[in-house]
Amino acid sequence: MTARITLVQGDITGQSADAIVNAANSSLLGGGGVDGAIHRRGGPEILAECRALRASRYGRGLPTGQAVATTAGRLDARWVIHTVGPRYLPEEDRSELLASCYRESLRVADELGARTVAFPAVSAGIYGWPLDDAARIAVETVRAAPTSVEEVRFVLFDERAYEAFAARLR
Ligand code: AR6
Repeated sequence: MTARITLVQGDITGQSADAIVNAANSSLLGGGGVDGAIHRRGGPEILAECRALRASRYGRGLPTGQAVATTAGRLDARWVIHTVGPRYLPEEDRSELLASCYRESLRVADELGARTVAFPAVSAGIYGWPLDDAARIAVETVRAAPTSVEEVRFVLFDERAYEAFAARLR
């Protein structure tokens, strides 16, 4: 099976879903953008679990392209799935790493039994990925990924991002 894809414009921290994906960094200890917003609104429980993951499985940090779940604190979700997108480098094709973020997040979602998963546009903010290309990789990868997740909801912060994803879905 593959997931049905839906699009929403708005703040991902206000979404109700089984799992909300965080565009994190390797440290798993928070940052700006979606990451900052998720920790702010989700509360300290998420960070406490991230610290425990650092202390146990990810002493060197979560590698780029991988994903790991924590609980979702006060968010209207059961889990936050943290994934680390690649920083955009014009001289290097890192699109496989970005695709891996979506595949690995869905793999983790499957392990958890999540049916609805909300994704931001991973790497398309602070990590500098050109929006159209980030949208292309996100949509192509999710369309091709075998998963038991029923709905993948892309939650785009602004109209420009929403339009980039909408164009890829048409
Ligand atoms: N809801 C939905 N989308 C959002 C929100 C929100 N609340 N806030 C921002 N976006 P970014 P990255 C959009 O920068 O590029 C952090 O410091 C944003 O407009 O959050 O993967 C991490 O700790 C953009 O389209 O993530 C890492 O160090 C998209 O989400 C680094 O930033 C992703 O932007 C990760 O950078």
